[in-house]
Amino acid sequence: MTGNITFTMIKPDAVSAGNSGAIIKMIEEAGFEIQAMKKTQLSKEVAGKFYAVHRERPFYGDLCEYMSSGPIIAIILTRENAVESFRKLIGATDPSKADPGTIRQLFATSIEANAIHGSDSDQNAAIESAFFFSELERY
Ligand code: IDP
Ligand code: MG
Repeated sequence: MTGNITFTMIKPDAVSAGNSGAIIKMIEEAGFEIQAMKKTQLSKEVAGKFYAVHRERPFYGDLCEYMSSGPIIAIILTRENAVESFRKLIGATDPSKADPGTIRQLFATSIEANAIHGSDSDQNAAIESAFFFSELERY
């Protein structure tokens, strides 16, 4: 049984390049509905907490630096089979390996600055949504 919620963040590279509107349009055209959305800037500490699962990876320090380098847009989305279909829409982590027409293939600039986040499981979608939004902020 798959759930209908996923969580995404438009990352600092895509926000500062002025690509948020184009990315949100692609997300809506793919049938996702926005349930909650906000623009904010993460501190290095908060970015580190969000990506804590990666703390042993060699790129962790750089990732926290990058994710706190400018504003991000956090969004809760709903659609049938949300997690899996959203991961398809965004494409592979490394944009050079992302399928044509995916958000990362179109907008990412590197494996680190890869334009967008997408939850990797229903459980993490719930955890990540709660990290950014209270129940009251959800539509
Ligand atoms: P995902 O975002 O496709 O789920 P993860 O493996 O969960 O990929 O990694 C989280 C984020 O860490 C990536 O989106 C990317 O910004 C960054 N990242 C992942 N692998 C590398 C790497 O090898 N070098 C630099 N940054 C990386
Ligand atoms: Mg991931």
